[in-house]
Amino acid sequence: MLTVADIGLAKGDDQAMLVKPTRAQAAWQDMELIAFAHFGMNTFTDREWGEGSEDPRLFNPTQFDASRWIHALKAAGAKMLVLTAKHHDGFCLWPSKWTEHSVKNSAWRHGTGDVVREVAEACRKGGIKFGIYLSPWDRHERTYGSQSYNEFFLNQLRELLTSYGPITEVWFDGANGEGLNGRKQEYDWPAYYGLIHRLQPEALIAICGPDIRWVGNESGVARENESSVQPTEGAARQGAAFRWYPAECDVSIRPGWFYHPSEDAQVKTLDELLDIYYKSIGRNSVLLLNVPPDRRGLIHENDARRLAEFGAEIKRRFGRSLKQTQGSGHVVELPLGAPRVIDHVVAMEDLRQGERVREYVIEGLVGRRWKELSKGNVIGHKRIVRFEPTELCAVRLRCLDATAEPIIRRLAVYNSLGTPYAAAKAP
Ligand code: FUL
Repeated sequence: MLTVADIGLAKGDDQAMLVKPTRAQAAWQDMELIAFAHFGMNTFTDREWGEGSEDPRLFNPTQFDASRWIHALKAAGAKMLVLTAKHHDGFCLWPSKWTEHSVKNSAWRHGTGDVVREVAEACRKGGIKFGIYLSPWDRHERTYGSQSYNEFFLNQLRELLTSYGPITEVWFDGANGEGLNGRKQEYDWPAYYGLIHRLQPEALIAICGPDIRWVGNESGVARENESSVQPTEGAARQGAAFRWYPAECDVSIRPGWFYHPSEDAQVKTLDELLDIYYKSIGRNSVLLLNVPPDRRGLIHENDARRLAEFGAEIKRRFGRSLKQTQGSGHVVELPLGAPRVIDHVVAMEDLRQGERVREYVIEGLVGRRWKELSKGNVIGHKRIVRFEPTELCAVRLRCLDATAEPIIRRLAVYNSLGTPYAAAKAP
């Protein structure tokens, strides 16, 4: 996908300058880390994609407790949970009145349970936002592949949007295979979006939607310069060449999206998660980290432990800066007083004014000489720069190109790894 930088737009380009996030998009970006929970029929059949013919009675988590999910996810710092209300197999985690393929015909709590309700409530109680994944592809529903499926889908969407309080994100998957009768479905996107806008105007529509962009891979990694200002395509163009379309990096803490006992020893290591953190949140993107609950209906101990380690390490590295400032203009400088050992610089733009920086360099004052620490195009919400611990007297951000006066919300320095200068220099 092209970015403004690729197209060569620069200073004074009115169109790119005018592109700004909505209030909801800016608030979403501030969350930085959000969680995904793939949970459903596949959890019990040990599959990634169910066929839709599974017996609903198979769904039976024995110790389901959504408040414990939220507790574990919050330890990592997650600010929202997006739940797979329905995956491609069509099995619904809420007792939808439009299908028999749901928790109401499961063995779980003799069919009286509602996973969506309990997760939504646990999110609210835990003070985090709630979002839903509703797969348009449905391998169970008989009407799939005909116009009446669009009605069916709208009915399900309406149930979710009206019964469970505020929905912050609606995640529409791009996978679109064949239904029961071998036919593909023509999705009525404008109708889906229209319903969401009417019933939950603050909700952001992700992936197959206008508000949040899939980063393009499932490994949690953004491009080095991941701009939120993207060329407007096709029908959405209507005069504006650019729109605010921020990237979301989705990745699972395990190899699969759903829980599989055989993957209990393959939970990503702390180093892997940290690497993802730098390459997503540190590159102007939101990280959507999937943690699939197990057959008990709990987050497995291995995952919970890793989440706690991850959250603690992020806090240790970035919880407190040594020094920080804010400012506007083409140079923002942060004097450190005495020389300090620094190993990270974090720069943030004030996104409410748009993404204005188009080319920058971050430098550190080593003795009397400015040394380049990072050079690139996009800062956006956040750019994390990591480097060898170095003794610096000051740090500065120089904007070499911008669509308008850059507004720097934060320029901060850290000595996160706590490595003394001498030790870092030793062989
Ligand atoms: C994909 C789906 O097919 C996977 O099962 C998973 O839900 C992932 C997040 O999106 O398109």
